[in-house]
Amino acid sequence: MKFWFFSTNHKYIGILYFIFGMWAGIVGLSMSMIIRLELGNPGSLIGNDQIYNSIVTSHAFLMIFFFVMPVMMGGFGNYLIPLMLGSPDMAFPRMNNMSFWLLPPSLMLLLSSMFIGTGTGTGWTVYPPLSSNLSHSGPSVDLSIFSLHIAGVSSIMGSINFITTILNMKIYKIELISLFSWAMLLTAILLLLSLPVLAGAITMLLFDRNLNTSFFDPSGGGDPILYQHLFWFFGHPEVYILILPGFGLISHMICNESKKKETFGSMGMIYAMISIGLLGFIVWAHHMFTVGMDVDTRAYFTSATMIIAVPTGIKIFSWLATMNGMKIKFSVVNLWLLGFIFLFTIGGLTGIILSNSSIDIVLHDTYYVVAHFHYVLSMGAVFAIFGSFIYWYPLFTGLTMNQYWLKIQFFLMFFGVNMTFFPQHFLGLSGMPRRYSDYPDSYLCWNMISSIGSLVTLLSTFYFFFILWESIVSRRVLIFMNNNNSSIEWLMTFPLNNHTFYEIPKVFKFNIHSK
Ligand code: HAS
Ligand code: CU
Repeated sequence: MKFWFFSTNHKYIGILYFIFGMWAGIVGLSMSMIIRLELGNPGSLIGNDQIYNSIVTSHAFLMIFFFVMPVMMGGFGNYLIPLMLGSPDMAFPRMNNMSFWLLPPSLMLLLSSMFIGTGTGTGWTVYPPLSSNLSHSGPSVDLSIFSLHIAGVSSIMGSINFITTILNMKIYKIELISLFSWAMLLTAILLLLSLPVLAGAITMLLFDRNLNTSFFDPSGGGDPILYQHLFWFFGHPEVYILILPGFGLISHMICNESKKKETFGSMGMIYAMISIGLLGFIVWAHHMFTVGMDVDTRAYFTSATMIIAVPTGIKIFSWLATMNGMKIKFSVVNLWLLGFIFLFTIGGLTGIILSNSSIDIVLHDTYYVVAHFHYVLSMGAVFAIFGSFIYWYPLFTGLTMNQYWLKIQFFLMFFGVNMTFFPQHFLGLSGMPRRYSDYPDSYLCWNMISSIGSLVTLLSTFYFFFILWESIVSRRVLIFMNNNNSSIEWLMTFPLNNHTFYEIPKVFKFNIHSK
């Protein structure tokens, strides 16, 4: 027990994050199924809209803060970054342990918010005045705020750890560290700069609710729009926090799957990620086009947002260029890679459409937005996670999963998520608003298809857990890896020893790893 609870070993902490993220992901998935059941037919299933709204809120929080972030940064980050840098562990191993152990209490607070009081029916944006004590009296919103505070402390500690580790413990020059390390460095910087703003906003909200301040209350001289600015100054960088580590993972896998020495345009990839990170901080008001901004401000936020398509396009085309000339094979990892590139691009393009302020006035708060962000998240971030988990699974465990089953599982999931979210574009374009539990009969058809799609996705996840379970009980041990990988974590024994490096490794060649 002590072994796990008090562990300061980056590999054990990484695995704890994986287990935690998987558990939270299953809870989040269950909530999405309740949402899709409610929306599978017009009329009411749950019979209480406050409950429906709190499920929508918790679904978003769970998936963002307790699934994607812990798995990508906590899981892959902790496990792989020290190996890729050639360092014995993270810079602050005890703080690493604390980062992890702050998450379970944070999750408990979030879940309690659903059981104590009436639930947080605000959406993950927690906008006042809906979240103020007039519309949400009782302890639920306060519990959600505390949950976010603690998750924020955990992420900030994690970020400090990653930045320090990457800058100080690498054995290569900074321009030569792997693309995943770069992605993690930039993500950590984004977190460090944006999370305190969220913390400020929700603390001000907490004070408005409990201590009679009126930061966001016009009757006391405050302004609810201020909350939106503070929230989205965090919220937009947050969406890149969710996808940048995925970009890093994808670059590694593509490089290896295409049997190339490095990802096409490595330096260009680094500059693209830096630009996405910087631009991410100056586009936040594209989430608030409907608050009544003047036309110049709208023009600015539209143009600034569209510019992000350039570095993102550089990444997409560099991945394609990396694949160029490879022997075409449909290995499991390759399927996830192609799926990621294709579906993330669709999600990105609908984002560009939404960035046009005049179009967004029509589409804001409709299912078009829901379709957009599920393409970049459920099919971008989640595909990156699935692909990476399958790709690095033999390194983590020394075991292999049944590749034939995994292919079937990929197609099932690919079909499921597209069936769930593609129709939501049509619902949005015909005006169906998000965050409502009911709709007019005219939206029935696409909603039903969407709900059936979500069942297919659910089945495919069960299938994945079955494949995972089977590989563990059958102990199909990997004895030989026919893999000319140039990313250094594979140059060690697998499964890895508890301690990879007893002394600082010596590098003889500087071009063996950079991708
Ligand atoms: Fe987004 C809302 C715009 C990327 C996540 N986004 C959201 C929300 C989430 C989210 C969660 O401007 C909802 C938040 C909420 O609860 O309200 N998003 C963009 C743009 C990009 C983008 C321009 N989003 C992401 C990523 C996410 C994410 C990545 C998470 C992983 N998003 C918006 C806007 C809203 C929004 C509006 C607010 C809507 C509203 O009303 O609420 C870009 O980063 C995407 C860049 C990627 C590409 C694809 C590859 C590029 C290529 C290059 C060529 C393409 C060109 C474009 C030159 C563009 C291949 C040509 C244009 C054509 C139309 C063909
Ligand atoms: Cu945004």
